[in-house]
Amino acid sequence: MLYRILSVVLLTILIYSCSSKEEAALNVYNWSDYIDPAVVKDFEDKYQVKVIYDTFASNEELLAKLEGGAQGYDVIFPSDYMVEIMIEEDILANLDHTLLPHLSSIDSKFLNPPFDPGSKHSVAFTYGTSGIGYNTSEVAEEIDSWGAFWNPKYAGRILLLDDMREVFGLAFKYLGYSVNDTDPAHLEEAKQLLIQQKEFLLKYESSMNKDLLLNREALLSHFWAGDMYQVIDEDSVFAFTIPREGAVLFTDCMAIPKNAPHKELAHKFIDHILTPEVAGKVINEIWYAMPIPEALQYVDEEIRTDGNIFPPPEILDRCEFLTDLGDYNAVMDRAWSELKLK
Ligand code: SPD
Repeated sequence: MLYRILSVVLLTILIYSCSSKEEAALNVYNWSDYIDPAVVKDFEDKYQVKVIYDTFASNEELLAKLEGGAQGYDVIFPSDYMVEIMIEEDILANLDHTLLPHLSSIDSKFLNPPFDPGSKHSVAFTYGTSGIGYNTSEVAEEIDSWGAFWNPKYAGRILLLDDMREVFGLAFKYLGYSVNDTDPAHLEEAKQLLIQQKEFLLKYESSMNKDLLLNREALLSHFWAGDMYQVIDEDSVFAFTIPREGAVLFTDCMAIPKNAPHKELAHKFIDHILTPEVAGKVINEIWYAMPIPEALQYVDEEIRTDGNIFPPPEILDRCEFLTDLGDYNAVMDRAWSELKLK
């Protein structure tokens, strides 16, 4: 009898400890190379939890995953226009600002964005632009235009992001249109231009760009500034430029899906990232700007003074945020598929 009671007690303890271990996990879904692992480790130690980390390569991949019914994510990192789409689709939880004391660290310009007025569902994580990264030892000229992607000299060694809005965005900018243009004739013009470009394209790629540049397979890559600076940090032969025609400007955000299993812990994680000293470490690791002025005292001088990472007004003026295109998204999706199939 005693033996039986003891086994029941032991089994209960085992089940309880397993389930509480399960509760003490936070599932984060982010872009790759977009956090300082030490900051995640500090969070795990501080709250005695395990952070399970998964990555995606485009906003559309993130959306498809959540629309496909993915259940377990607690913190996700959509960009501006994708936050707008996710709010519209009722995917995001309301944030509890009382659980985010460091919201006050965010530059007020980022607290009331048009895609999420009042930061009700998302908080700004980083901002920056796309542009062109290139190998200065083999590309002798100074690159300052998207036109470089149509230069036959670089045929077969050019990467464009595998990202519909970014690719049409660059073609629109090159043609002198807005990145949010919704004129079907302009979309056709951009598509034809991009079809011509395929002759010089190595591939559409958003994940392996760093390796392909560093191993010299690619000479030029359409890339986001911070990622390109991670490459430059490894090999100073590379450079980055924001083309004179302008580029896509983005704010990447942190948000909590409505079906997140650990919402309170998710708020704690977001608040941890917003702490100025933590944000400073993140910036030093990922080479992206964060809108947290007090973090700058912890940021390396070469990063905080670089105009491609913290773009000054004259660069920002020629760049544009992507916005949700609503029903026109389906038209662009079709043009994107046609382009990819050519
Ligand atoms: N490695 C992190 C890349 C994050 C890029 N932000 C995406 C902006 C999309 N318009």
